[in-house]
Amino acid sequence: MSSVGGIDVYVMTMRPATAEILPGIQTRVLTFNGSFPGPLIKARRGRPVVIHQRNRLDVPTSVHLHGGEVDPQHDGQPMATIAPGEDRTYYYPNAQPHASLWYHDHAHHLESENVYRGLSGQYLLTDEVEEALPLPSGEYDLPIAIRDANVDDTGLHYTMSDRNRSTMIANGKAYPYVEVAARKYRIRFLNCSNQRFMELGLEDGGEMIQIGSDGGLLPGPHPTTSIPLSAAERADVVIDFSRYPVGSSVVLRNSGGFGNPELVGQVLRFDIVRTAEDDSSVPSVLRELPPLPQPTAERTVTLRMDEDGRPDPQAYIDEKLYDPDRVDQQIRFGASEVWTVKNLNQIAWHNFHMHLVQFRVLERDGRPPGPAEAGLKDTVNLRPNETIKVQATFDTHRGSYVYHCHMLDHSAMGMMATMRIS
Ligand SMILES: [Cu+2]
Repeated sequence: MSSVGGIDVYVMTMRPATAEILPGIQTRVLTFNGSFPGPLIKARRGRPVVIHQRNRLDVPTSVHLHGGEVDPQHDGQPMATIAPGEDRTYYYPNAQPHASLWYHDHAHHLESENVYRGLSGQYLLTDEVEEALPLPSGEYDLPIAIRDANVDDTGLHYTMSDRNRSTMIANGKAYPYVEVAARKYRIRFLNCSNQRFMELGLEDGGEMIQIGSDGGLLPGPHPTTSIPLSAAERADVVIDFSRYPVGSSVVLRNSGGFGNPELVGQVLRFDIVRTAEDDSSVPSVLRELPPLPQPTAERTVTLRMDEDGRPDPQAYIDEKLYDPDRVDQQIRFGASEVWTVKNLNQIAWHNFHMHLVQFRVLERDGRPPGPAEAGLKDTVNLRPNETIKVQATFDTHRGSYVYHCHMLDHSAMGMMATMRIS
C-alpha cells in the first residue's frame, strides 16, 4: 500500500496460487496477491482507497466491495468484468460510517465458483464513533472469515449447490488452532461460504457479546451463546477468554447447514496461551442510529428457486431470471423505501442482499427483529416461507445496482435483479 494525497493506493494481482488448507497438502486456489483468503484491508472514513486490480487468471472477474457505498462504475457489477490479462481500478470513497465490509468476485455466472476458489477478503472500515469506544483493538481485534468447502488431497472441488462441502475453513485453514491471551478479544466473523447457513457458538456454551453486524456497531451489546450467520453476513463479537485458565482450549462450533456434524460442527480451536493486560470494555451504548425517515414508497420482492428435483434448477426474483439489460425497480434518488421480501420456497433457504445501501430490518414474519438485527444490515436471512420487511434510503449515489440472493449458487442460477436510482 502507498499513500498519495490522502488516498491509500493498493495494487492487487488476481492469480492462481497454492494454499495449505489441509495440513501438509498444497491445494490450488484463486487469490488476490497469492493470499487465501485475500489480504485484509483497513480503511478509515473520509480517507478513500484505490485498488488497482490486475486479473492474471484465465477467467473474467469483477471485484465488488460488499456493503460499500460506491459509484456504479466502481461497484464490481456482474457485467463490468475484467478480462484475463486486463486491469481495472476501483475507487472506494469511504464516506459511509464504520462497517465490517468484504470484497469478492461478482462476475456474472462465475461469482459462485470464483469466490469458492478463493476470491474474497475482509475490508474493515473504521470511523471516529468506533474509535472513541474502549473496545478491544489492535492485536486483540481479530478478523475471522469462515467458509465451507469440498476439499481433499486432490484439490478443491466445485459443483453447483454441492451438499458435500463438509470441511470448515477459517482464515484459509481447516480447523486451525488460534492462540489467544486470557483477556477480551473483538472478533469479526464473516461467513464467506457460497451458501452455508452457520450457527456459531462456543463448545462450553460460553457467552459471546455481539456488538456489531454487517453495517457496523449495534445500538447496544447483545449477550448470546449463538450467532446465526447466513452467507455474506458479518457478526462482530467480544469474547472474554479470561474466564478460561491459561493452557486450556475452547472450540468454536457450528450447528448450521448440511453435513455430518462431526465434520461441519467444528470450526476452530482457541488456545488460551498467556495472560495479558486488558483495559478494554464493552459500553452499554455503542452507537446511535439515525431515526428512520417516513417511507416514500413500498415494494414487494419474491425469491423462489426450482426445488422439484429437476436436473437444471433455476432461481428467480419476482419469477424472473436475472437479465442485465432489464431494470427491475426504478427508484427516485433520495427515496426511503420499505421492501417486503418473501421466500416462496418450502425447503430452500435464501438471503437478500442489496448493493449500495445499508438498510434496517423492520419486521421478520410480522414481528420486530431480534437484537442481532437491530443495527445496519446489507444481507438478511430468509428461512422457507419467511417474509421480512426492510427499509433502505437511496441518497448517496445514482445509477444501476443489483440486489440478489447471496447464496452465490442461487445468484449464479438467476436469483438477481437490477434497481436504478435516478
Ligand atoms: Cu437463495
